[in-house]
Amino acid sequence: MNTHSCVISGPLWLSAQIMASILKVLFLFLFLYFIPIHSSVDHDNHPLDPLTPLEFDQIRTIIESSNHSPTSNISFHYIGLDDPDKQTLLSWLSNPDSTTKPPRRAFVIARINHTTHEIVVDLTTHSIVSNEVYTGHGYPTLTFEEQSAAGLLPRDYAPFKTSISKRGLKLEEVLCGSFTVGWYGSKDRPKRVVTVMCYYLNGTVNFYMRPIEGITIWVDLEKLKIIGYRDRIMVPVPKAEATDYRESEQKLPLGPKINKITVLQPDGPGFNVDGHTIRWANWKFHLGFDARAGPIISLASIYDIEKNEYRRVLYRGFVSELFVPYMDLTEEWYYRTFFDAGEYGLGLCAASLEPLRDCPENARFLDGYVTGQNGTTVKMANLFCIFERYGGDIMWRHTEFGIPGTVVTEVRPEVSLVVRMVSTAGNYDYIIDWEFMQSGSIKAVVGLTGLLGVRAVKYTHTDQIEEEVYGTMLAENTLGAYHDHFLTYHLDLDIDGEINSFVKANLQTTLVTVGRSPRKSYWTVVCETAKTESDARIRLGTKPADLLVVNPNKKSNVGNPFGYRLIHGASVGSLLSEDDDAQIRGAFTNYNIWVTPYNRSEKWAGGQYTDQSQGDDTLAVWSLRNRDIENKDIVLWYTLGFHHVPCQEDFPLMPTLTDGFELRPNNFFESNPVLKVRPQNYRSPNGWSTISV
Ligand SMILES: *[C@@H]1O[C@H](CO)[C@@H](O)[C@H](O)[C@H]1NC(C)=O
Ligand SMILES: *[C@@H]1O[C@H](CO)[C@@H](O)[C@H](O)[C@H]1NC(C)=O
Ligand SMILES: *[C@@H]1O[C@H](CO)[C@@H](O)[C@H](O)[C@H]1NC(C)=O
Ligand SMILES: *[C@@H]1O[C@H](CO)[C@@H](O)[C@H](O)[C@H]1NC(C)=O
Ligand SMILES: *[C@@H]1O[C@H](CO)[C@@H](O)[C@H](O)[C@H]1NC(C)=O
Ligand SMILES: [Cu+2]
Repeated sequence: MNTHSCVISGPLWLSAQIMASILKVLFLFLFLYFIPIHSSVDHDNHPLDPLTPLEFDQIRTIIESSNHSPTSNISFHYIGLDDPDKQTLLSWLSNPDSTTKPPRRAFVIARINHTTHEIVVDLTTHSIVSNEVYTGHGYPTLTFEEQSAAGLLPRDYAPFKTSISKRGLKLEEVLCGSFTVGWYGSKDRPKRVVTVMCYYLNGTVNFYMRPIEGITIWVDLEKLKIIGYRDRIMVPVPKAEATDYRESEQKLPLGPKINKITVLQPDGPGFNVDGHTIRWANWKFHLGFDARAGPIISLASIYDIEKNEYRRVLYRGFVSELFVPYMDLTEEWYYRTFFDAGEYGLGLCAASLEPLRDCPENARFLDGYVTGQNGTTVKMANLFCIFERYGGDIMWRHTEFGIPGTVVTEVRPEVSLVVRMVSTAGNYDYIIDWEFMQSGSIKAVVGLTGLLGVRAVKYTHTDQIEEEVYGTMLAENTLGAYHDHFLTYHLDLDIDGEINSFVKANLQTTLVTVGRSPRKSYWTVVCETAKTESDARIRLGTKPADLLVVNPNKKSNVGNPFGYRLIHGASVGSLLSEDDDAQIRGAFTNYNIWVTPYNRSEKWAGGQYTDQSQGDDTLAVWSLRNRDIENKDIVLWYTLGFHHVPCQEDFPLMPTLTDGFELRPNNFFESNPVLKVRPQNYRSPNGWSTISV
């Protein structure tokens, strides 16, 4: 949960990096040799497909050759699909004809000669459509390369070497990582800087439990130079005994044994992957990938057996931002208010999934690609896994005891489809799942695991604590800092078409007038359709309501508008004051729910540039325009959150903690859409129930 830099620099990282570079150079050689650089783009791709390695090469070549001077310093901070205009895409999809196919374009954020450029590249015409210098507040996503280069600087910095030897530590056991610094009200244009924090390896892989506390190192990312250094306090490095989480390092006794469990599909997986389009049971959707957002679910439609057609549900869904503010005010910690998507990139930080451990035996894996700072392709193997989930749950059932002389039991097991990616932002691992249910629900679930961000303190017992410590004592010399995790989802629902409305179906307690009924009270449903953006800002947990996105123009046979309901998770919102600079930057968490009219450029709830942002481009600011949202193409934004008060069980590695939400059909189907699901279980001759999917 404590999330930070994806990249840690030090001896270990260095050797891994050298190996990786050698492999990448080899890969590049083979690649350039076999694929002519100017071979044309694959015109069969879906307009929403992520950029391919070949396209990344074309983009780099086009941009580099347009900046003729070889002395221009270019670093690529983001390269992704410039997703087509929605109407253009929808009309092409309804009539796929090559002349109206949306242009294939890439959106690039690059630093050229120390300024931020936004470049749109057309991959069909091989040209630059626009190249604009961005002069507003905030900086782009950090690159891995600059994070690791910044992390290597302390090793050659004399004051740091002195600090390390003063502590009796060995320089070769020190690892450092880069941390974004936030913004604290200054109106000046700040330099692009990070702080570098260091840890002590000393024979473990869990170095996060051994922070070298008390030192703050400020690095100018443009010059890659240390511009500030302070060694404030000496605190012991926690011993962090038995905190290595590797199986090979566990000392006896081990935990109890359980028998082997597998999920087998004798006939193979039941879903079909065609390019990036996935079809399973009654679902069809496109799975994209973005360096910033990670997985992007688009064009999710469900087949309605009664209407004999696919019906649109979700045009686009993704995690727009992940805000992780810490509550520790000490000098080395106060600025830790991370925006993991915008500052580090959820996709960039994706981990390779381990077959059989990250995903079950029946999973299928897909690779993805990002680019490095110099624009060359980096392959991410086993980026996604997709699998059919059967966990012994019940989709529906009934036992009828009421008919004399007979008992009727009818049951259907729950089988769903899961798409999974894991983003490891430094110490923290986020398991990002999208689950498609045959009943028409889409569930988004996030699991938090990995390593806490801990602060070293002089104390070894809570009895000794003299001042406010902003955290929980987890082990000797080790404090787990209080913090939050807020995930803001962008959910562009298109319920049977783009034109939708947002309805709060309030459950209202009503007192009964004397004589009307023997009852004194009841609740009833009072629907409110949100007319403008301000009507749709909701802090959950204050008032019971069903939150619906409906198509007011399409009604069921009995007259209810087709809709989908958001069943939210825990009602958790930010506890910071709205005038706190960190909260101004994270103002999209002021409410759990927002609805905006569709606008292609409003994707990132914390703004396009979150590193050192000043909060002038957030969802909260866009929403101030208070635009009309009734009977319009609308986007629902939902923030789920965790207030994390660490406890000892989270140490030295946290068991997964989950939350999520469900988008569930609401008067969308004429009746239960899974009544006619074919039962798959049977009783085999040996008496065991078996499922074959
Ligand atoms: C880009 O960077 C990678 C990794 O640092 C390196 O292996 C590769 O050679 C570089 N490519 C170019 C064209 O400079
Ligand atoms: C970058 O700076 C160099 C050296 O001053 C100059 O030759 C080059 O044109 C500049 N490039 C851009 C894109 O401004
Ligand atoms: C480009 O970067 C190199 C190395 O960091 C530096 O020496 C050079 O001055 C930079 N050029 C420009 C135009 O900024
Ligand atoms: C490093 O590890 C050695 C051997 O386990 C141990 O004796 C020493 O105390 C450790 N040093 C620190 C600072 O944790
Ligand atoms: C779309 O959103 C951006 C950012 O909020 C805004 O500048 C632009 O005017 C909006 N476009 C329309 C058509 O409303
Ligand atoms: Cu946490």
